Amino acid sequence: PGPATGGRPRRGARRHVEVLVVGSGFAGLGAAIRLQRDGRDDFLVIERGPEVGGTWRDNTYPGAACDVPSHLYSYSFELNPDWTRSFSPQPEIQEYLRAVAVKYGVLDKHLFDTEVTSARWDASANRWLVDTTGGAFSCTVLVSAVGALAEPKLPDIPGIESFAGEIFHSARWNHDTDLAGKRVALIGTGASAIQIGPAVVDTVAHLDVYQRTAPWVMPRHDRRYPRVESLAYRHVPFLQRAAREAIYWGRESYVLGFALQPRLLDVAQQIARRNIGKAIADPELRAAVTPDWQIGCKRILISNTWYPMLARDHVDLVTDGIAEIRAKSIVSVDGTEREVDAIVVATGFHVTDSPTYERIVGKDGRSLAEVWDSEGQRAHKGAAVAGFPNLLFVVGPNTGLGHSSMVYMIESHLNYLSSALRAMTERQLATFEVRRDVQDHYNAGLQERMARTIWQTGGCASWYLDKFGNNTTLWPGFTFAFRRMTRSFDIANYDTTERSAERD
Ligand code: N01
Repeated sequence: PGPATGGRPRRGARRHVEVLVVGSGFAGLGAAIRLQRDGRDDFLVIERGPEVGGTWRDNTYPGAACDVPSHLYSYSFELNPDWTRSFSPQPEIQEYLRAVAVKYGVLDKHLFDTEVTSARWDASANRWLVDTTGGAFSCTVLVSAVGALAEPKLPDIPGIESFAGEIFHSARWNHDTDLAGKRVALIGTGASAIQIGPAVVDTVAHLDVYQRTAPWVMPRHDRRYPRVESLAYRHVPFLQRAAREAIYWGRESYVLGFALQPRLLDVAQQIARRNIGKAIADPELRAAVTPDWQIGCKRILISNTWYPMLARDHVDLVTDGIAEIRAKSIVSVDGTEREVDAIVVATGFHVTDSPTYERIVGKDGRSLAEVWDSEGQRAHKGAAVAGFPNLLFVVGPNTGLGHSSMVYMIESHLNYLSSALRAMTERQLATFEVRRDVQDHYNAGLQERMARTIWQTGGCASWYLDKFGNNTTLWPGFTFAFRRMTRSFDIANYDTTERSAERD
């Protein structure tokens, strides 16, 4: 972490900045670099953690790695020839982000260990009033770069608070706990759990895996990059960019392939079935891990070690739901009580109901949480919300991906942000607010396309869907279409006020 304290306001004073960015993961750090490159100096990044990195700082569980190829999972302006594997492990990505923050000199624009407690739109002054644990600020434009998978979700299981052993969430791994020789329960079988299980299985004495819904798991084609390959990426001009392009178009062709030929999903499902068959001989266990919903409905997981792990003698797959947690055990619905010393909760995140949204209060006094709770998460182009002037998200609603790199989506939104700020300067704008009819039209079109997708028709319940059954998290199309759509700020879709019209 850099010199993070220079920007704190004096006691009692509210410090004003032109742009205030909340969060410093790939999105917020990228925003800081973009603002700086655009020649802006009057901005600040507020980050609740002790350093940059976001999800890659927080998810330090054993086995954490990215399942998007390394060359694609980096900023386009800062390719990294030194990735050691085709799928980067978490420590390497975190190291990359730290190095980028230093190289681009934006650390002194950060306030670390500082949490935003509220952000209220002040219509009389055309600015956001932002209270934090490190002082009070105001800003002309508020940028939310908090990410969709940042708030750990704990399961609502009776008795969970009475557990006397170690219990922690996958995104809050307790490195002081030694799992060696312990009886461990792993709750959940999502992307986090399938990396954790195989990484701890050789350490623990016994592992109970609590599976509510079986996931589809495809083979993982990971490899270490030989030194010569890294050298080539470093020294042969454009080679890494070419590799990146090839991976990018390979990934986009999934979308085209599945859209034009939905039966390709059946082929994928067969490959996943073979993955099970190769590793698990016991027909009962095979049946238990075979999903009853269509592949693609939830995120497709990749692992070569998950099924072999489940077949190990000291691992039990428990498919009966959890009825209760007691001081030293977990009781499943069929009444079986299993003693455990430690519980790892890999139950995902508050996505559509993040507590962050309660803290952002728009022009009519309603919080983003209230608005989204009543009508579902909606934004224009994933960035702007009617009723919340001068607020832009970097990867807000319907910008998530199941097939490619979020960094690409983030950089698309940084173009949009940059263009919006430029428009404000050029036109001397005090405020911009997306028109409600525009937002409604955009979302109606989006949901119409969504209704035909596997995420909605595949017969599963996933974190992609909100309580109304709408997919408000993913982008339903090609990423280059998103890039084109966000290339420049579509000011005609916004109500604006000019600075000259500002009230004193
Ligand atoms: O969370 P999840 P995650 N009792 O929500 C189960 C990204 N990511 O942290 O399927 C029992 O996917 C739940 O069961 P069910 C990636 O985008 C990427 O694993 O809802 N079980 C499910 O099995 C991913 O999609 C990477 O029935 C309960 C699991 O917990 C996203 O993060 C790695 C339960 C939660 O799965 C989230 O992944 C890790 C309960 N009460 C994460 N509540 C890579 O790039 C929930 N579950 C590799």
